[in-house]
Amino acid sequence: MLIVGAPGAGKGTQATDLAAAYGVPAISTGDIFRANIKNGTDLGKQVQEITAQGQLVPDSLTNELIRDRLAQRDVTPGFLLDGYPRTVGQVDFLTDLLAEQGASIDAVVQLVTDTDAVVERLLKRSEEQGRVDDTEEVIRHRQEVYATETAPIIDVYAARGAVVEVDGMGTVEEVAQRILAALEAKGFSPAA
Ligand code: B4P
Repeated sequence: MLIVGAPGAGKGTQATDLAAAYGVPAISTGDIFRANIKNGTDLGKQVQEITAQGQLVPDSLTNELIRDRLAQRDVTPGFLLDGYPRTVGQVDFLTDLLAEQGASIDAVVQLVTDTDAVVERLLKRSEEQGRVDDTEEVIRHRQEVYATETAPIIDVYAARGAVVEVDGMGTVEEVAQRILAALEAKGFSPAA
């Protein structure tokens, strides 16, 4: 499964509980990059400046990271990807990678939100957590990058009949309930 939405739409917020409900790991490329930056790894050094500016990390680096992560044993029952794929090139890579194992993406949860509201959410997060890419200028740039680079991936998955559209406005709990209801309606029941 994938969870897709603009920066601040609530992907990371919803992903943990959603993955737990389905008994699969939540994998966030953003979290992996931040952990590498914090630990000063080679990858962290390569992506530090890029993520701070709200640019996308090159597909070559991100795709290899996902190849390694999806080779780990815990993804055998399935997985929830949060923040990947983010470009049509990443969609193509993921599709080919999964096809090698006879697998494919079952559902793409699209969180639909209002741009001004998500900018407000991220400004609030910057006050609380001080994330370096949560300055107003960088937040606005990330929204533009989402519109040009990432929004087109929704059309690709919609053409495959995989997109589950969910209203991402409202409280965290309301959105979580809507996601579960929409997935159940599509025939995906949570783990018992
Ligand atoms: P991410 O970590 O994915 O950052 P994000 O888009 O801001 O999402 P996040 O999950 O953190 O926030 P959420 O919407 O849950 O990416 C960071 C950077 O890494 C990218 O800019 C890029 O540079 C790089 N990167 C990552 N993946 C990449 C890829 N595949 N290819 C290339 N580069 C990549 O929540 C935001 C805030 O809203 C939170 O504070 C939360 O509390 C609040 N919130 C959530 N839901 C709410 C609700 N219903 N009501 C009120 N507030 C809510």
